[in-house]
Amino acid sequence: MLRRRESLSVIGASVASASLALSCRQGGRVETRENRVVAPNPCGEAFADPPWKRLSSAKGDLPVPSTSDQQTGSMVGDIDGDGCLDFVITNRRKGDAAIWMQNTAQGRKQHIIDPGPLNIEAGGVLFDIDGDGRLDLVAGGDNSSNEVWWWENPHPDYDRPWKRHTIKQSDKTQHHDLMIGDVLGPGRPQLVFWNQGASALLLAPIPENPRTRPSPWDIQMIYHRAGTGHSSAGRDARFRLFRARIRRGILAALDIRPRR
Ligand SMILES: [Ca+2]
Ligand SMILES: [Ca+2]
Repeated sequence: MLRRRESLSVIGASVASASLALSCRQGGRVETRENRVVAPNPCGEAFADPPWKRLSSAKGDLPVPSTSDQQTGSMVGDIDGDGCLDFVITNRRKGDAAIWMQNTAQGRKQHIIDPGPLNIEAGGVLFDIDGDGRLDLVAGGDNSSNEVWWWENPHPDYDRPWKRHTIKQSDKTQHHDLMIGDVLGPGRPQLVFWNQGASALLLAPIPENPRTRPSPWDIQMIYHRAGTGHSSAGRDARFRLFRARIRRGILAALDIRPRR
């Protein structure tokens, strides 16, 4: 829940969105951008005053993304490690497949992650896959692709595209809702994602040396939706373990509901 006197920004794309505080240093200081809070409503909550301000590339507040008209995902994280949150926009059909907007004191600066062509499904996650201290990008293909990828953060050379690695390259297409956590723990984190074409929730442990390891990763199914929509996952030992750890808060935000 958003606490009082906490500023929040929402990044919107045509299909997906993300939200996080995006305050940034301006002229060597941190911009706080606190909203004044008015009297609580009957539910005990309070609304910000003045209302949120919408910043749009259409008005010149942000660079126009060099993607297509089907932007599919938006992810927020400190990609360059300067303490200011940046964001990523992914895409399909045409244009750059993924770009990121660097949060600078002079405004947003656009960089290309992958020039494509690549059809990226809605969803995605930023996580330090190779353990070098810099956030990398993970996303999957849409209904035209059976692949899932991660992109290697090229810090500090942001003028070149990121190197793309393959996580999955087999079986069914379309991959939505990716998350990373040590759900089997304790150990190295795992990637968990929904594969619409297979009606399955898949888990892939992050391998040792992911930059040099041969692709794809080892993937295991931890849930499969039966044809009627009633799953058999509750009888699967691995899935019960997974759900138990979710209840303990290790991966509390994962949406395990199958898409219909
Ligand atoms: Ca940053
Ligand atoms: Ca990294």
